[in-house]
Amino acid sequence: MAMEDPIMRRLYDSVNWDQDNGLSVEEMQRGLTESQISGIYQPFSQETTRILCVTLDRNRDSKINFEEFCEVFRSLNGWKNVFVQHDRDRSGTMEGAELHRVLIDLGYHLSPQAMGIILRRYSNNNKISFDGFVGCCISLKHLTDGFRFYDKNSDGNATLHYYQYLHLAFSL
Ligand SMILES: [Ca+2]
Ligand SMILES: [Ca+2]
Ligand SMILES: [Ca+2]
Repeated sequence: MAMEDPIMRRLYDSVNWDQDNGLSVEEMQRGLTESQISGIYQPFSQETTRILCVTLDRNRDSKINFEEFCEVFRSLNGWKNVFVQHDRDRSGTMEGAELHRVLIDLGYHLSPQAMGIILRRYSNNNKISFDGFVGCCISLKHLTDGFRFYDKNSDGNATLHYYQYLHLAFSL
């Protein structure tokens, strides 16, 4: 087994307030905020925290244990690299044109209308912060993968039952 990272262990223990076997979404949000991975002095997005917890809760016990916690940060560091690479003007935020570029690089070819919807949803004054960006990318992947599952011949059209649609929309 790989050696445990003492910095990660200290952070994990410090936010696991009730000292049980895992972190709740609230405890995770505190951990993500204290890590300052977002690069800004404000709470890490609650929605992105929730999305990270849902997608990386590998043993499905609704808590984030230490291994899952480390995986959350590995995943975030990966996103951080993508974010920094595409933040061309080094503003620390993603603007419309930068987001457009990043989504193309990630394989999404969206219409201007779809880009507009995403920007309205995730930006503040046309700027998307790192935590919003992560939430946006994970949600987009979830919805796209889910849609493609039903789009059997990959022509951009899918037939799905109302309940399948609801499951897709609400399972993240
Ligand atoms: Ca806990
Ligand atoms: Ca878990
Ligand atoms: Ca920027």
